Amino acid sequence: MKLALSFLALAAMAWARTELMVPLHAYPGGTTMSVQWAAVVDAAHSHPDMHFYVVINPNSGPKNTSGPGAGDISNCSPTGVDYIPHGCDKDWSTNVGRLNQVSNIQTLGYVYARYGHTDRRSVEKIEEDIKEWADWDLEAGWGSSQPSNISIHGIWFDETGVDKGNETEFRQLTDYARQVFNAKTDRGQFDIVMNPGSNPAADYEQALFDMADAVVTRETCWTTTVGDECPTPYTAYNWTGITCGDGAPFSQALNSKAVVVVHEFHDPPEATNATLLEQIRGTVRQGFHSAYFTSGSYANTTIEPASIGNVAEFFSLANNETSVPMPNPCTANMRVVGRLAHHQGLS
Ligand SMILES: *[C@@H]1O[C@H](CO)[C@@H](O)[C@H](O)[C@H]1NC(C)=O
Ligand SMILES: *[C@@H]1O[C@H](CO)[C@@H](O)[C@H](O)[C@H]1NC(C)=O
Ligand SMILES: *[C@@H]1O[C@H](CO)[C@@H](O)[C@H](O)[C@H]1NC(C)=O
Ligand SMILES: *[C@@H]1O[C@H](CO)[C@@H](O)[C@H](O)[C@H]1NC(C)=O
Ligand SMILES: *[C@@H]1O[C@H](CO)[C@@H](O)[C@H](O)[C@H]1NC(C)=O
Ligand SMILES: *[C@@H]1O[C@H](CO)[C@@H](O)[C@H](O)[C@H]1NC(C)=O
Ligand SMILES: CC(=O)N[C@H]1CO[C@H](CO)[C@@H](O)[C@@H]1O
Repeated sequence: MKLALSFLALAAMAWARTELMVPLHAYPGGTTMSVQWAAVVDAAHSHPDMHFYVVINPNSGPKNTSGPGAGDISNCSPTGVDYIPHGCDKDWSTNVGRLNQVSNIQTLGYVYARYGHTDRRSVEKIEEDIKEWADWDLEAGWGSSQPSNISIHGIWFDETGVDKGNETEFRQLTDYARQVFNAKTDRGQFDIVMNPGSNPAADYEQALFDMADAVVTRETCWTTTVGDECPTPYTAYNWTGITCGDGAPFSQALNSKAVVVVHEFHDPPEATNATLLEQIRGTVRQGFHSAYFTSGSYANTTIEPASIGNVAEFFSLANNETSVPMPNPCTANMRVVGRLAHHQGLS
């Protein structure tokens, strides 16, 4: 039985492709799309073989009325000019509608949980955000008589916590999301991505992966230079160090639902097209669900070498090369035992 399951797991991985998971926490622009958003649309048009999950985030969620946020992120305040009850304003409705016109782009709505923090959000608050995303539909945009289709096709849950103390709340939230979105029926594409930011605990991994379509098991920086994005301590990304329970799931059978996100792909160490391609190849060989590399912070898609255009090109290349992905072998004995125990649990 164990052998049969392992074989199935390997067979599944042999077909896995690694798609793009883009946290596009940037302003959309107005009648003219912003440079950051336009780069994503261009990359999607240039790489129809790649699926782009694109996280939409006006201001830490769909309906934050606390006033304009930092940087490019806007608010969706009812007192704002051109406010739209479901869709923020015409800048957002116009440009989310444009993303939806690209067949290989799938919009995901951002919600955050702050689990494990003192300002942890209540289930009710998070459900309000989920409901709001589900209500984005057809809204007026700039300069067009046609309404803009701003429908959202999944939820990105941020800051979900790593331990099973939160299991009940998150099962409730993910069930709620599938229910209000009429997932997989009216909605077409619908996926739930959970971002604990690092590996969920071994005894929570299976439960968390079961409630999601994808789980971020490593979110970190490439550069070893400390910045706002990755306060110390953190482990700078290098695919060679990714192993079961450390960047990849404890259970290798779950690699096809795992996501890695790498920010600040700049020097040091060397950040070039060559090192980027090497890292993307290594990442694709893990058989992961999706991944993202950026040379900037969350909001940046245009900085070289890890611009969204280059990243899409290199993932496409690596997906084409890798007929049989070869995940890093599990290193520690404890981790291998955990993996077998999981398989036994399944059987
Ligand atoms: C609103 O957005 C700001 C800036 O992004 C953030 O600091 C704040 O926590 C958000 N408030 C709510 C209630 O989501
Ligand atoms: C809006 O676009 C989505 C694809 O992004 C599609 O599934 C849906 O049917 C469209 N809705 C309407 C009302 O046209
Ligand atoms: C990644 O790790 C390998 C060894 O596993 C090492 O040879 C390589 O230099 C590392 N890359 C970076 C950029 O640190
Ligand atoms: C993000 O990109 C924009 C436009 O390319 C640039 O002006 C800005 O400095 C970048 N921000 C960061 C933090 O790199
Ligand atoms: C990096 O690769 C991209 C995509 O192939 C290419 O357009 C760009 O010119 C390359 N940049 C350098 C500095 O070689
Ligand atoms: C990968 O293969 C697809 C489908 O055959 C093709 O459209 C795409 O251009 C290839 N990607 C690269 C980077 O060559
Ligand atoms: C019920 C609850 O909130 N349990 C835990 C959620 O996760 C954090 C850590 O990520 C813990 O601190 C909580 O106790």
